Amino acid sequence: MPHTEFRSEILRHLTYTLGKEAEMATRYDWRMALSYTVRDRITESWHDAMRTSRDGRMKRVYYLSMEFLIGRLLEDAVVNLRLDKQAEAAMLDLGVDYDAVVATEPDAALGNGGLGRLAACFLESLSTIGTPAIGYGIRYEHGLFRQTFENGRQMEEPEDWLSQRHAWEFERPDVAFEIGFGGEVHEENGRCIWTPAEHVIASAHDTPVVGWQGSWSNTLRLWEARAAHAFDLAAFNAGRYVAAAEPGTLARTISRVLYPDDTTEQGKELRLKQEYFFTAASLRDILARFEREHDDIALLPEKVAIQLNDTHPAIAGPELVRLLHDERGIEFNASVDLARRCLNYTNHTLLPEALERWSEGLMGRLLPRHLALIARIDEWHARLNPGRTVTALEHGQVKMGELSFIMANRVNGVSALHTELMKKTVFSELHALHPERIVNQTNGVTPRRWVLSSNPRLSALTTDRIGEGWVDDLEQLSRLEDHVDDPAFLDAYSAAKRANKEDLAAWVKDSLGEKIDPAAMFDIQIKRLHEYKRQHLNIIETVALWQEIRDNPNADWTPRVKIFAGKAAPGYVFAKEIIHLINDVGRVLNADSVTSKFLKVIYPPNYNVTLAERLIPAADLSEQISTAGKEASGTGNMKFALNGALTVGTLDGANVEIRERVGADNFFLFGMTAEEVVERRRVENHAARAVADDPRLARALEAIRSGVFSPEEPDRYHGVVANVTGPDYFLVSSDFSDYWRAQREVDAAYRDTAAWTRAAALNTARSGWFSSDRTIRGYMADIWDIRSSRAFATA
Ligand code: 26V
Repeated sequence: MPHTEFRSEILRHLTYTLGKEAEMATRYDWRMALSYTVRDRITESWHDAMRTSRDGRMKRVYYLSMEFLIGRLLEDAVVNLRLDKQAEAAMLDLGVDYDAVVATEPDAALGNGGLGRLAACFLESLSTIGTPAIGYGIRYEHGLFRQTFENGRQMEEPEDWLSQRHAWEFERPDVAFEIGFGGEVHEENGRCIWTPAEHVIASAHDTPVVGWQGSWSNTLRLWEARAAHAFDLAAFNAGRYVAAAEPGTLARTISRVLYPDDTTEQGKELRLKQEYFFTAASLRDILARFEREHDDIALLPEKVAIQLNDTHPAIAGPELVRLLHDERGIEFNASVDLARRCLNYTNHTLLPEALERWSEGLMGRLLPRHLALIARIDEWHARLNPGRTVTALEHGQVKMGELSFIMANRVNGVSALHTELMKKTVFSELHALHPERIVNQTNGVTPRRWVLSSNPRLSALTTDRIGEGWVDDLEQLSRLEDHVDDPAFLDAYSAAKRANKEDLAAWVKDSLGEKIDPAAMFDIQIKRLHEYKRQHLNIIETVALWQEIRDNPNADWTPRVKIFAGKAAPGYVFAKEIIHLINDVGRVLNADSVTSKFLKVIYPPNYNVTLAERLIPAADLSEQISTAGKEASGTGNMKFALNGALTVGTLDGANVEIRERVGADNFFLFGMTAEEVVERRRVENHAARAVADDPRLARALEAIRSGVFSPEEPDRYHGVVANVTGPDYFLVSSDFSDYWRAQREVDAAYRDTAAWTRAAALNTARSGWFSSDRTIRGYMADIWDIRSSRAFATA
């Protein structure tokens, strides 16, 4: 279709959907008009896909997740529909700056980090593969908070992505369910009846998720909470106007805000309400769809595959049993069996403090029937597995990990190492009872967003050399290996990286006022702030390096820019101190006229998907330095490798598999293994010993401790230093020397430009396995039992 036709569609939406004249239209108006035009192109394939799934009575995947970190949607849709040229030309014709328009879209931050972004990549891959799927979640009014810095300290502001109209969603007032809380359970003719004390309406909002080339689209269905009775007429008539609106306000709090803490489980009532709210609505929707298409409930496991993204929707187990047993009268054992054959659970963390537990008291108050069902599920499980007993209910707590495991057909970890650790640690007893249940599915990322759309230069070069088949068959990138000794290819590869770095440098200058040299190595660590991710290891090494440069400023140092980005949970004091420290160190180093040509520290605020898309293509070095055994997988690590950054990393999560694939020569390994970590913790005073053994570490810590970076408050970092030299649970001190060694190897390697570029190109060529298309095919084969996709719709 010529772009002129596209242009008239944009104008038609501007005029009739937005009611604006072209002369008066703002960038927002143009973006909305363009978005509606693009959305129109998705809608047909979306309807076709749904009709095909319905008519073929196809098995569907239901991905239940508290988080979908989808970011901006316009560019993603434009790229997948291959409308980029048309859209740009049409906007140009209209005298509108396409890039500026795209940049006005708010970044939908309906997630905290890796877990939420994985869910977004999975939906896109499911659509690309053409597997019928629905993602179910919550339509948070406020996503993850907006981060700003005030004198280097993190400040949080509410995020407000819905203050503008959301162009991509369709409200479904006809799809709504009443969700109950509290109340009582009584028996009537041998059947349990739950009479909730309180009701909330879950109402659906659908966003189509289009796959590559637009041939299939799936649905992201997000639930909004509203009051069953929005308005208390009696109160209003009595003149109590605020009180009259109260029911609506209370109900709406359920979908008001995303919990921003992904480390500590606080057992908050509202969080449990959110979990039950979206899980119950989703299950009712799933059953309603099933019952429209099939009349034999025994077919449920053949037609419905439900994936629980972590334990957050774990209440799905008892709720599905309740819907089958209490509401449909199916015998209890048969109900449990049916439910279990539909449900699967993905574990995303081994950190004990993140494993969800609810007190029996709270569960009993909010979900009395479910608490009773959990006890019965435990009995059922114990009967089938006499001898050892593992229960979900224990010591007055409901353990959601155990509940999910017991109620799942398959349980999976997200990298090879993580899955093995799951078997040996958190789930060792349940694994012994059910040795076939745990499987591994190493994470992946969608190449459409994380290469094609975010790195057009590398994409064009790749397509020029090997054709464009790589976009939905990423292992074709291996064909680039034939080119890694061709100087013309290497020149083009490094020119693409250089141009990406220049773009980033220009953006840093514009937005932060700091000048960085695109010839320097761009060394990037971007992720949530956590002690186990060890941003403090990185910044301590930065301080030590700065001290050495100052000692010997005329030596031939390898120039580096250390870039950090990421948010800390608002209540995570230690993580916030690390942010403060990084900013304080940056302030001193960047102003140092002697060292700043060799070493700078940049920390742009408010890390989100859009910023990741800007940073990753410009990276030379990817920091993946978690304490071994703690990072379940990582997915940023994969994005960096694909975009030609070399990794400095530990043997943790998917780093292990990345290194196996890209080759040990193209990866800077350091640090203790997961087993060595466990042993090292048993060494008395391990941190003090490490400090005593490494004068560089001692000196860097002393500078931080004595206030070199915080002269206005010299003891600001006493706590941080006391931690790293004292308990040091995450072994920052013990891994420091080897990290330093690896970083100096990085320096030396970067100076051999040709060899570095070749290693970077090999990272790209050998990372094709990390596509989320491969991951989804793994789930289809090993978990969901789906062998067919759009090509084979069968009755
Ligand atoms: C946990 C909690 C605890 C209760 C309060 C709210 C909340 C919100 C999120 C989480 C999840 C933390 C787990 C997580 O994000 N894991 C990450 O999952 C990625 C995808 O599998 C993986 O790459 C990362 O290594 C892993 O940390």
